[in-house]
Amino acid sequence: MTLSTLPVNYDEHKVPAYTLPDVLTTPDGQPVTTVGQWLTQQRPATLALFKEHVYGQMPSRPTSMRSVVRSVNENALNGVAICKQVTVLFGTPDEAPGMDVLLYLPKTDQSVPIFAGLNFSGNHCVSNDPGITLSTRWLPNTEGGEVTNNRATEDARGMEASRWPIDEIVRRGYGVATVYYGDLEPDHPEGWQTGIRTTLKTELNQAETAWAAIGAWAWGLSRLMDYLETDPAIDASRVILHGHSRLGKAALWAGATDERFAMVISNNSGEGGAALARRCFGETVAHINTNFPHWFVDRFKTYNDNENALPVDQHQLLALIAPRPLYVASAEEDAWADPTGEFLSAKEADRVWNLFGRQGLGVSVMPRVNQPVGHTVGYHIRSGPHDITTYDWAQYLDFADRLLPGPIH
Ligand code: GTR
Repeated sequence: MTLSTLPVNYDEHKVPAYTLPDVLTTPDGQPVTTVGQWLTQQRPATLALFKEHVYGQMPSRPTSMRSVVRSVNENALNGVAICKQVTVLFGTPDEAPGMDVLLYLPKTDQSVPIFAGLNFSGNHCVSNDPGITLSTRWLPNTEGGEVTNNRATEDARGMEASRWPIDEIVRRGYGVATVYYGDLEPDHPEGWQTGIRTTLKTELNQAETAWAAIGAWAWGLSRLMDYLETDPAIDASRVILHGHSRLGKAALWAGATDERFAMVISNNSGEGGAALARRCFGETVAHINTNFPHWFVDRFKTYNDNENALPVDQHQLLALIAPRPLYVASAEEDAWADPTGEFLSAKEADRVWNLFGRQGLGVSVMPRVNQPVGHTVGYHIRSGPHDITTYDWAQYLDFADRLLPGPIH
């Protein structure tokens, strides 16, 4: 949905000339030639720039976090999985802010690798399983009436099941963990008032530009990781973080800031995610800040129509995932997210994987539609529109099998 009335460029010939900040040159112009320099100087410096100019700071993990198991179904998915619902509370009192985690785990004696990601419409949206608690949080109304008066109805169950092939993921030996992103902050400009940016009462709340909605969602992903580390059924060293679109932006930011995630997947994350801002193709900084003024820190608005002044571009966000496996996916009809800009961003980030002695993307020309490429950095452009499909998941599962081998493979 394009709300802003600003012009949009979809013409490759009208992409302006630009020079990207170099991933391996320090802000004061020194070349980065060793892993040590990357880890001690360039990585922290790059992260600091993203915090200051784009996504904001994040508070630390609350000291009194705890989790409460709400339900366990030992015979989910026709008996092959365990379904567990857990509330993670960011404080001691029962009324502390928190988030509801939904887990599907293959039945096995070993701890399992797991795909972890936020969902758009409440945990009940990922499956028709009537055992999933219907979210009582704020949700955007839907034309079909599944969500009415900003609350889910029974018809909302399974609304996004096509995006969550849980049976297949479990059959392949992986678990699934998900949280509704609105548990952290409802996605509208006033959402911060009832989300964790207000309810957490951290030192950051005082500073207007301390963090923004994408930061709040990414912070929630790190708290999900905290929970996964405590659950013996899960192999916390093999958590695969994924996200589609705005949730892909949040996944990339969480993967950049929290190195416990073993692998990161960006599905059609576009502007403010994997795509290069300086190309000004499809959605731009000005569009995103106009349509979603709550997603980024206020300072990011100073780069509206002024992308060259940004001290970073999104290839440097991807580089922050190195040397861990990263997958970037685009869709052919999703010009708004600039597939070419997503590919070039992954290509530009490659040198950081090379610094670690790994092959990253390893190709310089954008592949054809439905022809995945890459080594430790994977990329594909799928035919079809902005979405996450069975095709996308098939690539992610193969990529995880190849790059996160473990006891069950
Ligand atoms: C669009 C937005 C994109 C992307 C998308 C989504 O309206 O402009 O940046 O985040 O929403 O989340 O589906």
